[in-house]
Amino acid sequence: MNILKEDTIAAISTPYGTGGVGKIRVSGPEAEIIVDKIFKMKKHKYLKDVDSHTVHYGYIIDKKISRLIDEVIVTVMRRPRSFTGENVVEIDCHGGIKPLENVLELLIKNGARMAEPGEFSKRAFLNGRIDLAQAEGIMEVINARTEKGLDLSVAHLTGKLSNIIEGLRDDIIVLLSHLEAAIDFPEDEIEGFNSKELGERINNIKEKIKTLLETSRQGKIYQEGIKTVIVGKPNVGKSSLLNFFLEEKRAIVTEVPGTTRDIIAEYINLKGIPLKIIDTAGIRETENLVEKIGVEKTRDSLNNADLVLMMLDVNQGITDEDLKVYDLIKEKPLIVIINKTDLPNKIDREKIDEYFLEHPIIWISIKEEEGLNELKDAIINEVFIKEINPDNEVFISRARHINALKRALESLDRVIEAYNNGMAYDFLTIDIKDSLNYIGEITGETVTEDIIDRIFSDFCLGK
Ligand SMILES: Nc1nc2c(ncn2[C@@H]2O[C@H](COP(=O)(O)OP(=O)(O)OP(=O)(O)O)[C@@H](O)[C@H]2O)c(=O)[nH]1
Ligand SMILES: [Mg+2]
Repeated sequence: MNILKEDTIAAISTPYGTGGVGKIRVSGPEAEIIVDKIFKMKKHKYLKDVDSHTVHYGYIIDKKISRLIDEVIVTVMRRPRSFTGENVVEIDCHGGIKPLENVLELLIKNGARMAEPGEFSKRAFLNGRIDLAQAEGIMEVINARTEKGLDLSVAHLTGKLSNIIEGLRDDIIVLLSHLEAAIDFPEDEIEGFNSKELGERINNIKEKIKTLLETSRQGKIYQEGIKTVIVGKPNVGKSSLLNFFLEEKRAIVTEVPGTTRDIIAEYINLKGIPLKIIDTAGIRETENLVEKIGVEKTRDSLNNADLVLMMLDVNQGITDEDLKVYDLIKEKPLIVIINKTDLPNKIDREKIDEYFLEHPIIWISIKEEEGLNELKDAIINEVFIKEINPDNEVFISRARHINALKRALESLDRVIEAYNNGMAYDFLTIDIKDSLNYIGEITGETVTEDIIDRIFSDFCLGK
């Protein structure tokens, strides 16, 4: 599918900044030869003479000007037993910006090329060291925000999802080969194939795909967090709630209505679930341009919210404006929060259930810290899907995977439809092959170079 690039790449693999150590990774056919040009070992003369998977102490030296750059540890891992499947040399420098930049520059001067983002992982994929789902798992592990999120990412990284996908592909391949045999030898009884069972077998495969798809909402929650948007009129206490969740004074809180003008988004970990809490500009008609833009942004973020916290203020009561906002969002997962219960109540407790239908209503006072645990429980309740087994090991979470599975499902639906309409077998095989291709996109079995490039360009530099 792809022709491997024959050049040798290098990049700084640790974060930019200062730290105890910083790592530079070099990968490609010339890795050792290039590093040999700038490395002076204590014990040996050349890296190419040392055993694979050994570690060596020495100095990086700009030999042209006899300048000593850093004291380092160098690890050699020869192909194919390396992350990329190529010759890999890793240089552990002191973790400062200057030594790392200088060493990288020297490598480039001596024949290495600066790696593109994700290029090491891409080479690992192209060399068959990992499949696409595993490569994506690497990024998920790096970005994991909760313990559960980490567990799920590691399951992707170690190939647990890939195994399920391979199992699905095998099921479809067997089905396809039986069908093709039945086409080629219409008179013969094909062992293991009974045309009456065809629909049932496809349905079995469909069920497996559906089970996987059902994990996606939960999977996304664990991995990306729940986009939780706080909305309400100015001054009801939205920013105060954000600050309470963060346990710090992140957003400005004042008694002036219209304090928050821009969107503020922060992650919190609520009982193991990552919430991306978004504080917004209070919704009201306004002539102020900045506030107007803020209100527009609020409306936008409501569109992609996974959960809305609609805030009211007992002291301001419920207005037509509140009901208008509610009308926009009532189809979403939503919790109505009534804040400032420490102040005189202008809200009719009887009427409120009528207004807000089946949505949970939680009364709180941020000032007196009342009702806040109840609110946390209500949030967990709202986002947790009970039918999913929380001990499930493999969840899917990526839009790419979800789309591929959905399209595979659609293809299989077409097979069943064609089968029920008494279409010829060779007609059925077209859609079966399609479903196979869609499933194969997940692990990268069947995927175009474009998609591969796009996936790896989202990776970080040096990974
Ligand atoms: N009495 C009382 N005051 C509160 C409570 N929660 C917040 N406040 C006050 O209400 C005022 C507005 O709070 P904010 O958090 O800035 O409200 P907001 O909804 O973000 O306001 P905008 O950004 O202007 O839309 C501040 O003076 C807060 O101290 C509460 O539970 N009780
Ligand atoms: Mg605010």
